[in-house]
Amino acid sequence: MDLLLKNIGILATPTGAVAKSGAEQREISLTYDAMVGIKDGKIVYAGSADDSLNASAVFDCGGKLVTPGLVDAHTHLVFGGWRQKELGLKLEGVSYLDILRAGGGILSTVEHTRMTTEAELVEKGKALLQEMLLFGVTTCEAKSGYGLNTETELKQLRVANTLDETQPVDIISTFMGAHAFPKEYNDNRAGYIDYLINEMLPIVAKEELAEFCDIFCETAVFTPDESRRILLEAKKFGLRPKIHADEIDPIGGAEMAAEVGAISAEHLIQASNDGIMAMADKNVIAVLLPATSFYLDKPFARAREMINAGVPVAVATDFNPGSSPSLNMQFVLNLACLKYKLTPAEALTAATLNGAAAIERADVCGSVEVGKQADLVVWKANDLEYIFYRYGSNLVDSVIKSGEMVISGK
Ligand code: IZC
Ligand code: ZN
Repeated sequence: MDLLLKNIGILATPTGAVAKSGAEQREISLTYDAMVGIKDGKIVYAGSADDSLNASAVFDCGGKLVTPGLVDAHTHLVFGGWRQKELGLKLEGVSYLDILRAGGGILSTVEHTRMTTEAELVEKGKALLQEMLLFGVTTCEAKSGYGLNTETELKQLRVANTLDETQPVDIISTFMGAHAFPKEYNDNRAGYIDYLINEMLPIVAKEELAEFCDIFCETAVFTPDESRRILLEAKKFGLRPKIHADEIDPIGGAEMAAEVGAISAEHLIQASNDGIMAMADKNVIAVLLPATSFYLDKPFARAREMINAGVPVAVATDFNPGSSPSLNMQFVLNLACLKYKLTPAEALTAATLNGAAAIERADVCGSVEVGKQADLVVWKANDLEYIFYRYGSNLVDSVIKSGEMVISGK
């Protein structure tokens, strides 16, 4: 063994390689006085303390809580500029969609992203990912969608690729050219959709720059019919659909996610009962984003009802410069408990295994089990409840990514 984590007070982890739903979402494994052994970046032992185990390096966890590394399955990681100038408008009561309709919001970030060089975006991304890692995130998803033309969409996806290769956090890419209509196509929506389908999708697929295709299906953005068309085309190119669905208005996004065989539907604040049932039926993962509800002062998605209906629930930050300018997955855990009324066990599954499943990585990460990648967090906590009960402080002690100690509390 290369590394042995010993003196783990509690090892808390979901188990398995598929998303957990219903009562199974709260079935986590708790091992008291545990050890984890790591070799070649993978877990080779996870269980009760065993004095016969030895390794070239030993890390004493001091009786603390250990969980899988957190998975942030929904971020808009790569973008130019920020949007702090919109704070004043928000405080005056101007809505998110009204800011977008006036040419701000996403469109202002598009202008900045087009003007920022690839090298500058890489530097900015590195700093953001370091912050993410400090909060205990070891894998994340990253969407494009701030280019809205081929050149800049590809630039964003290449930046995510470079970041994946050059820093510890694993990044899974999603193409989101359907994030808004660029100003060049203001009066020609059909023209932008044709351009996206005929030009952008083939290049993204050919260059293997993304695994998923996402769309902002929302009032004043893409209609369910436009979304269906784009996602079905994306499937032909091997990109699995994801959908920003029913975030602000209930327009049938959840139903459509089930219909097109999406791996996940995101937000779902206004999802209908029929939409929730359809998702359960087709095993679509609900990626819920409570920090966005908090930041936009909107209702919180009906997570409890979704779990009861059999929908696997994941939680993520939605990190982006407009509606969720935070990388803090620990705050997301607090909100999952306090606002969604998830139990700590359900919320842990939501932020690890179910998040991993939403980006097709449940066989690789999301739990501490033999054969999986050694992505672990040692917490400044002696039990699981503590990390959901405390908030506003960073409770990460140490982070191990693919077997390497990348953040050390020692
Ligand atoms: O930049 O506002 N909701 N897309 C959909 C976003 C938020 C990102 C943004
Ligand atoms: Zn989003």
